[in-house]
Amino acid sequence: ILYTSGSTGKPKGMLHTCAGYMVYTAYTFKNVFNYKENDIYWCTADIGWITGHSYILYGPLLNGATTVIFEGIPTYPEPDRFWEVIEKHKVTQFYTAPTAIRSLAKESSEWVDKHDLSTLKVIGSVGEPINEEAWHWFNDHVGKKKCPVVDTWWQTETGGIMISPLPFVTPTKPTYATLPLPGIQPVLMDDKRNEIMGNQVTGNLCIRFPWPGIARTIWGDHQRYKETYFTAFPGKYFTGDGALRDEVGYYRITGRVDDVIIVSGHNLGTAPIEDSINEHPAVAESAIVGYPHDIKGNALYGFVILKETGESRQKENLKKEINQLISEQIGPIAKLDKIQFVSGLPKTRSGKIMRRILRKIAEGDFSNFGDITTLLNPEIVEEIKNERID
Ligand code: 7RM
Repeated sequence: ILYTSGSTGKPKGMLHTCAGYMVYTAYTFKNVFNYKENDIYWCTADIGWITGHSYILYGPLLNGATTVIFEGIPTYPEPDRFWEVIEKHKVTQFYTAPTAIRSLAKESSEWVDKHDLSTLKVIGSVGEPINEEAWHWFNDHVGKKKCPVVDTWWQTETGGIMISPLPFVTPTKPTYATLPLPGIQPVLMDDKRNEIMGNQVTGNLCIRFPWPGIARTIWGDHQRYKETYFTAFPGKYFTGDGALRDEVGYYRITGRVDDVIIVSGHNLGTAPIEDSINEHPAVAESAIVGYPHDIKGNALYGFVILKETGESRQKENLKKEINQLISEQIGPIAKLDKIQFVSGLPKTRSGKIMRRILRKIAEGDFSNFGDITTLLNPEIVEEIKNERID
């Protein structure tokens, strides 16, 4: 039983089975990482995240693989900790998360370039959509353009990887998880529960048939299991994610479908707005949430981390520039009503932003944040609360 991070509500204890979970982690590990005898595989995930369970322990050990176990952070004692470990242990497959890639890409590339990473054969990413900039940095500086980047999409509920390139088989495409693994059939559904056929389309990502690693229930609440995964699109497993299928049938995961805010009747996805803010040279990272607004229904509240802290750059000007960028790239409707500069965002150990907390702060409701003790940085909540823009 593994509890999901609860980024949207009450944690769910996902129940996996012995045989199904083991078959599925063994199969996906071997194929997605192209593991061969004598390879040295390293996944940097937290062991308490499903990624640690499936791809530090079960998948590798079921294959008799050598798996590196690491406890620490990417930037301590210096921002080359990962590259030092890869060089020292002659790592052949390296699996990490976009949040780590982004934090290391902020540093000078000398940190990575000074290490011998020539043993690497395959490099992978998991946990959130990997933006174009991070994908290229990973591919250029870590993989030296010689290692396939496997952008692996899956969930606690799926037990193992569902959509991913197969190294040396599937041509990769930046920001795309590409194709389902053999045995998996994704479908895109529209909001009227119709299957969307053809290519160059977007929709709600569902899976047509069960697979060995699917979680069998939510511990103690089978009804909730049925409602969460099998009710919105009857007969199919609903992932909660949105996806785009391109002209050749490749999938790109666009994020959770409930991360959509309706402003004056327009459905705005938070991910494209965040991507455009992040293009501003002074911005390191951002998160957008909605809050109730008398006229527009909802308005947008942005939490933005700047690259240089303590610098006296004109914050009011920055706000204007950020909204200018959004206006040009998405449209004036997506401009932010409030922008708060923060030194960090509340994140789970797997690097996911806890939007539930940001939503409450934006609404000015400080009554019940739920359990925040599992956050990577619980102290940030107090700071954000204190500097909230009214
Ligand atoms: C493995 C894991 C699941 C959610 C999932 C997505 C997001 C995970 C990717 C991704 C885009 C990816 N389990 N997600 N991998 N989005 N591209 N390669 O993360 O249960 O903790 O989270 O994570 O939204 O539904 S999880």
